[in-house]
Amino acid sequence: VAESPGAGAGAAPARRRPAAGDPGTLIERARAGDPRSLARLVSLVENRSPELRAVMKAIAPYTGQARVIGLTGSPGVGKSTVTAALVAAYRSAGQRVGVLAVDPTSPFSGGALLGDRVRMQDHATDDGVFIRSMASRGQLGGLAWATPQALRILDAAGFGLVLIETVGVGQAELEIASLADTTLVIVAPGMGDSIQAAKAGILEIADVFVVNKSDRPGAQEVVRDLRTMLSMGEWPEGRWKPPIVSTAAAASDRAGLDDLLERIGQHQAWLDSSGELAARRQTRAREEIAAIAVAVLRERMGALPGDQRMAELAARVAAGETDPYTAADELVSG
Ligand SMILES: Nc1nc2c(ncn2[C@@H]2O[C@H](COP(=O)(O)OP(=O)(O)OP(=O)(O)O)[C@@H](O)[C@H]2O)c(=O)[nH]1
Ligand SMILES: [Mg+2]
Repeated sequence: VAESPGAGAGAAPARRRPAAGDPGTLIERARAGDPRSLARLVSLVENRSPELRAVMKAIAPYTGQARVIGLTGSPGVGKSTVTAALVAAYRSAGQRVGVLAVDPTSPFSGGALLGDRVRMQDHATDDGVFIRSMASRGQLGGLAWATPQALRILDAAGFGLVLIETVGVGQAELEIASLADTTLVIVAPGMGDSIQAAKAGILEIADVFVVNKSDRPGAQEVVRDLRTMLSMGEWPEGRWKPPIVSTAAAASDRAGLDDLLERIGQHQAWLDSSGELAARRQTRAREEIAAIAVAVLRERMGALPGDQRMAELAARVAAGETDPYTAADELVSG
């Protein structure tokens, strides 16, 4: 079988430039602000490269600095528009900003994500902004596995702020909330969102509610519904009560953006003063460890093509040569 020219060229070791591709060099250059090295490091995550292990070990001391803001909500509510507006605001304040647009519904990059790139084109030539679209469906471990590792890389590369956009479907919004320090739940009028929000338990994950498209009819009703929902919860001293901010992120004046920035800042200050930041980061680390451990176990169990272990054990169990418990122990012990 002839290899396709594309695959052959990419895989040929002779064409690689070892100095530039060496993880240590990549990390050094990424930290010095080189966007290409950074992009290559993030690609190691997407490709599940065996080099990742060494990279993660090397960058661990540089991590833990970035503030992470998650943006979630139904398709089309304006997540990317709000993200772009926030990027512009934080950039003008001198922050380096990373953006991960995670699509949990698509197995491919491109397609639906193209719109995000277009909206982000204002920042395309700015080295202080790094934007990456990631698709996670079908990947071993999915969002839970890849996103935190990409986040780590941006963090280590000196991005003081990382924004993670994901569509609020299925498990994705819960995963984003466990990754982010501050989670923005974005809703918009005319989409039945506030009702949906209550059902999906969004109240639990929102640190700030953003009612976007406030220039559209029905925005006030959405605010009112959210307020009613919040009033039914309990908010003892010391617990953060999510504020509701109205924005029109696509409008030329970006109405409500200053208010949103202020609320995010207040939440960040509360995270610091309450000790909640440390607690959230430990939760994040715990889930990261679990996701990697599960991925490692699955690999051992033959979830990856070409792995013979599972096939051999299955044949022995089927033939009555061993029992499934013993076989499972053999798999897990590695
Ligand atoms: N009227 C109005 N339109 C807006 C506003 N914000 C975003 N839009 C429009 O709504 C559409 C969807 O915006 P996006 O930012 O792509 O929404 P999204 O939530 O990222 O969409 P997906 O990533 O596809 O889920 C675009 O046509 C935007 O121009 C707003 O504040 N007011
Ligand atoms: Mg989007």
